[in-house]
Amino acid sequence: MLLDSLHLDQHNQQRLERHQSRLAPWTGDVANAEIIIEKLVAFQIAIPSWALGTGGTRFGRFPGGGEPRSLEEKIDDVGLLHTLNRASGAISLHIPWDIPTDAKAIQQRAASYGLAFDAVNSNTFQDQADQNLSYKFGSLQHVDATVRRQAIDHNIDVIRHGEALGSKAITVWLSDGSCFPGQLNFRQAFQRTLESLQEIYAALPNDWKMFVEYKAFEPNFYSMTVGDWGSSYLYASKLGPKAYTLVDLGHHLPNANIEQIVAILLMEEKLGGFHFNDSKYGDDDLTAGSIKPYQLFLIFNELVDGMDARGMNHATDLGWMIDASHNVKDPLEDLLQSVEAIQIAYAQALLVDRAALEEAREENDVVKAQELLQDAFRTDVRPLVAEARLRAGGALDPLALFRQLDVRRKLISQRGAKTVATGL
Ligand code: AOS
Ligand code: ZN
Ligand code: ZN
Ligand code: ZN
Repeated sequence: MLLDSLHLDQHNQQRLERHQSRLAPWTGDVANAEIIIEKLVAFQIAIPSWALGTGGTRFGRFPGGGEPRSLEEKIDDVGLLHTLNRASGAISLHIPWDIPTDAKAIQQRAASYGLAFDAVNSNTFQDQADQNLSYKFGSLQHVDATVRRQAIDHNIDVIRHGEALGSKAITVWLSDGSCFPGQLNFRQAFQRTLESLQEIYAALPNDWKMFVEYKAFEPNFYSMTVGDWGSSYLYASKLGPKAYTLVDLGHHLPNANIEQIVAILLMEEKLGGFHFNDSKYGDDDLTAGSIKPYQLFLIFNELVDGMDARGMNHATDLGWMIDASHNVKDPLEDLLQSVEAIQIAYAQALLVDRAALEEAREENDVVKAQELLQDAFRTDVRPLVAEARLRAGGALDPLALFRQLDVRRKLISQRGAKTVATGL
């Protein structure tokens, strides 16, 4: 056992006094501190299976060792994260990188850590070794119906795998598009993609959702067939009530107002969920909250406002997933950082005085409105997040405990120094 309750108890004991003194101001004068803590306890963020190994870039990859070599070991890694922070209670799989050979056994293994399966992801952006036809010129948009058929069948197969594990959603991200002007008939590409998606949609179980993930560019650099929230919204609307838009924070053109996109999609009941990450330039897939924490807060501000307006359950009514991976950090440490950043943004958004904000807006008091938001953003909510972890049975400082227990060194000695996790 890399980490057991004894480790957690010792760690928490050592830090308890300091934690309690930091928490003290909250319990006295913040009316909704208790509610925020309870909401944080309920809030779970899914870990993507592909983030557990070193991501790399197209220029190279520098694996750190001890990476999961199988789906079983990926589940063990997410189980470890969840044991530490009690906020990573789900895993999102990518097929065919994570084909479960024995779904029952995989489900049991996940259940032993208290993990559920979030959205399953299909993959038609790469050619697999055993594949008949190539996706070089697209998948669901392809000019050749037999290629589209292969891609549709793959997506349906992904749904079946997800069903066996208890997933309730499929995320379809398409790299389809074109690299040069003239290459593609935009309208035909849209229609073909829509018709392909309709076939996949028809295969969805009743209680499933389909998330249509958009991306502005890469790997196609002239046009993307699902390139922005507008086109994703169009597909989702035409598909039907089970289809939603998925927002990956890194998939916008520079300086896009993501919080506004989120507000509108939520209002229109078409926001399905998120791929959290952060970026400086494009789809950088950096740690959530590492570059633009204020943006993350503003997104959560819209989420809390919009979800409350519709009476939605914050914890369960949207898909909360991370999509990040890189070359230079320990992937598990990085994921602990991302989860904490998301929790912090969420807690800060819960602090916003909404009645006062609406009042300021009605009075065109721009300064007051800004002050109200920045006051929440500049509040150190880390004691609340730590308290939520403590109550849920996690560690007061997950990252410190991870290092204290020398988890990576132990993983390397168990799995080897030259492991390569499946995925990108
Ligand atoms: C690609 O840019 C997208 O973010 C997808 O979500 C993709 O499936 C994932 O990043 C794994 O490569
Ligand atoms: Zn994504
Ligand atoms: Zn991406
Ligand atoms: Zn990304």
